[in-house]
Amino acid sequence: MQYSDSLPAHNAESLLVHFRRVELLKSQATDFKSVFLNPHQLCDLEMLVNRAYYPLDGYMCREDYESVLDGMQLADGTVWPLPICLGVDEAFAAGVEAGESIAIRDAEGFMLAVLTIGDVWQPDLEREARVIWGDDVPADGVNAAQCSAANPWYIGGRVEGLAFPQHYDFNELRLTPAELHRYFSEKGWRKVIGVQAGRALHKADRAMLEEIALEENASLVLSPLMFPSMYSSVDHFTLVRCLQEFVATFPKNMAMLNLMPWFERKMGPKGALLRAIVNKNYGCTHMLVWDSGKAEPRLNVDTDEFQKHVDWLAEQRDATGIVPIRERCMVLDEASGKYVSSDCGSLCVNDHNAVISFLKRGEEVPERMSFPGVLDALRMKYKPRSKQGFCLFFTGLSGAGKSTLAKVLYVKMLEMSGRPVTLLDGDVVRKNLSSELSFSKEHRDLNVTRIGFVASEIVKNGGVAVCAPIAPYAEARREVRRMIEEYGGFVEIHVSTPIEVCEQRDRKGIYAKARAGIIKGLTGVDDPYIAPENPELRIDTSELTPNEGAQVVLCFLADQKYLGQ
Ligand code: PPS
Repeated sequence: MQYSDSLPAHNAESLLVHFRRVELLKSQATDFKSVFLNPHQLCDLEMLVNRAYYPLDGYMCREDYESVLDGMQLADGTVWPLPICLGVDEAFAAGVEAGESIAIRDAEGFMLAVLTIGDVWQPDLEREARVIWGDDVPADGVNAAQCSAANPWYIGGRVEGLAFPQHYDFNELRLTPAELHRYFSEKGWRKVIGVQAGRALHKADRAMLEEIALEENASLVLSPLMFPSMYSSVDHFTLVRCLQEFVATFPKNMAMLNLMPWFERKMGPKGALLRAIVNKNYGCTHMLVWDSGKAEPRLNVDTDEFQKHVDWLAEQRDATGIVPIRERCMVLDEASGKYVSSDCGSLCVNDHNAVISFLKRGEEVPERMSFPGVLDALRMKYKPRSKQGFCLFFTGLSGAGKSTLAKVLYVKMLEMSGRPVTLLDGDVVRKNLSSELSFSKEHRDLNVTRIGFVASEIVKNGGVAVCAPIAPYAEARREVRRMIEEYGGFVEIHVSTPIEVCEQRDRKGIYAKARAGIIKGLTGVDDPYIAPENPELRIDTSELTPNEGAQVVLCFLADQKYLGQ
């Protein structure tokens, strides 16, 4: 590595420097240029600083990078499967040079580390992607490595940590590699299996893990996969709570939970090899290798291929110090009602999707599938529809009848649903939330996604959001659907009243003004309206009274079980 010898040696357990040096670096930092890390990059920095990426003591410089791509090893011969470099944008790369120190900050601007630049270069990302994935580069592959399409330049160099990235959740579950290793020694855990889980685990998983642990005479350390947007998503909290409950079903000396900042890299066998190194650095001796859809989704294509990857990981055992253990096929033994392993060749029963379906339908989950504590944790996210929030999203031309329908439904929801109800009508939003916006495509999309954001917060908290913007463009409507469906139901209602009828009504005189050329860019006249292809409902108010239109929506909600007990 090409780091300056004059820099102070790091404490072996982390790259955090002495507080005296922290003070010095902070006082110098006013002159440093700053990089603000995205959530993925923050995970990588934390794993550098806490030494989960041992022996790396900074971002890879070019020599190590080339050596990793050419031969899967660092320049000094240490096996290492993937580049760990700091991705930056071109403008930033153009303004810095080797030898310079830069400040590494979180999104809020808090300084976490100082990087003394060894190299700045523009990598051949297509080559990098081919080295990682072979010929089968996924669509998002080229830019996946540096965690963002906007960061096509790399910086390498030694890192001095000032602080770990700040976490406000589950702090008692965040042991560093050195702390976890010490914990294992104190407990007398000589063999430990690292299990990274991207979903809640249930009884079949427990039977498998117990069987493996007993066979290997080993304990288990579980950790959830981190999601990039974890703090805006309930998924992270749900997953950790589920795993807490799951771990509590084991005897204390057999399993524990620890959060490591490991995110799903989707980098196939090489990603799994990096995970093996990280597990080793956390003190594990073994690692569970899941089939697809779990810890390394691109690890297998079919079961034969999967076995080849597991064998390949086993061949690296001398280098990584980790024994890979393949996920087992578990089947239900009808006589005992318990899960047992089988050599049927297929993969482990995954009850998770079935469990979620039961919960969403509001039905009892069969006892054989999961644990009461895990189910309680899951119920906080996967409520039956009658308890979920939802959004009624009316879209259509001006004068189509959106606002009238929305008002009727608003009142009906207050009367019937038992949930808090909010009306976000186009005009009202324009006055209060989007008063500075015009009717350009860009501003309309912004207006619509703002409405979507507010509605998603309402739905997240179990309320009903009734929205009625024109929302003329499909992408913005899709984005709103995506935001809301994370938390509850999204009912898109195309108010498809023909333009001739809207124009005839012309309550605001807006069509007359458009025809007279007084206003430009009126939707349906000289601005597009892209009708939804698959809305949940289509209502033409030239054929129905407001009450009849509302009744169509109410019947749909009842049929979909959003109303009632
Ligand atoms: S959008 O496209 O979803 O952002 O529009 P929205 O926020 O719903 O605002 C629509 C209301 O603004 C008035 N208005 C116009 N509509 C469309 N095009 C142009 N150029 C325009 N200028 C003003 C119009 O009265 C809409 O009200 P509604 O309630 O739809 O009749």
